[in-house]
Amino acid sequence: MLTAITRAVSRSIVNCELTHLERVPIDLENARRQHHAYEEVLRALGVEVHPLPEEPDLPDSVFVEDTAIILEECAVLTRPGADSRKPEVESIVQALAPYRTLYRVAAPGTVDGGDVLTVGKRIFVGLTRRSNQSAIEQMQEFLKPFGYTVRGVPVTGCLHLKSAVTQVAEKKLLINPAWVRESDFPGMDFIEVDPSEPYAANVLMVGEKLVYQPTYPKTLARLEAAGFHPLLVDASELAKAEGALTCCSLIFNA
Ligand code: CIR
Repeated sequence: MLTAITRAVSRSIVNCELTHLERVPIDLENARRQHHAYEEVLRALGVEVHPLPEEPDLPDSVFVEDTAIILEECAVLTRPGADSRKPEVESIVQALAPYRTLYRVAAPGTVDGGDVLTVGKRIFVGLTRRSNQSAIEQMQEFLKPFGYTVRGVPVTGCLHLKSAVTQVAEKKLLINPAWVRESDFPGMDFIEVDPSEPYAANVLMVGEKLVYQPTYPKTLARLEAAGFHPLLVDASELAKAEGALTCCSLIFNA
């Protein structure tokens, strides 16, 4: 059964890390409403949602995706690139231990789950301020026995690889070609975001279904023209903290 780990929005989210965005006020109640709506969409898709309690002192802890990479055979606990986010991993250890054998990236490696795009047995890791070569080498070591290849991909202009590219079907990616090169994903087909919506490449894939944001209508039209009809959920308040849809859950087969 598909299971999602989520975590309640922290009351300290206003102190979140920001890299490419200006700080603007975040309405905590609205962020929490949107996060509940996100959890409801997951439930509507048949996902069993396990919400973790709020971490009042960890501003970015709602973005659980950054703490782990969950595969069928095992899971890798990350070492997030931002120091303020490193303590987020501890509670995820407890949450994942019943489901998977756990590996853990160690210093000097750093990696955020938002930089990790898994397509079949190929794992692409964004080379960003958050994720480095040491983490890639450690992940390759852990995952080689299971048949995975792990390779770094240059990313410019955005926080994470998955701000620039996500999977929408077995062989198809939604991509912003201004931030990441299509040639780094051999064998894949692409739908490009509308150039006026640079942040539109983050789609959440739940089994074969998609979840998307209504805030990117031109790219949504491109998805629909390609035969995709995602469920929509507004995450615009969380976007002020530089988070998108994939960031708010860890989804896996329990
Ligand atoms: C951060 O800078 O770490 C957070 N404010 C946003 C993290 C978003 N996570 C993601 O895209 N996976």
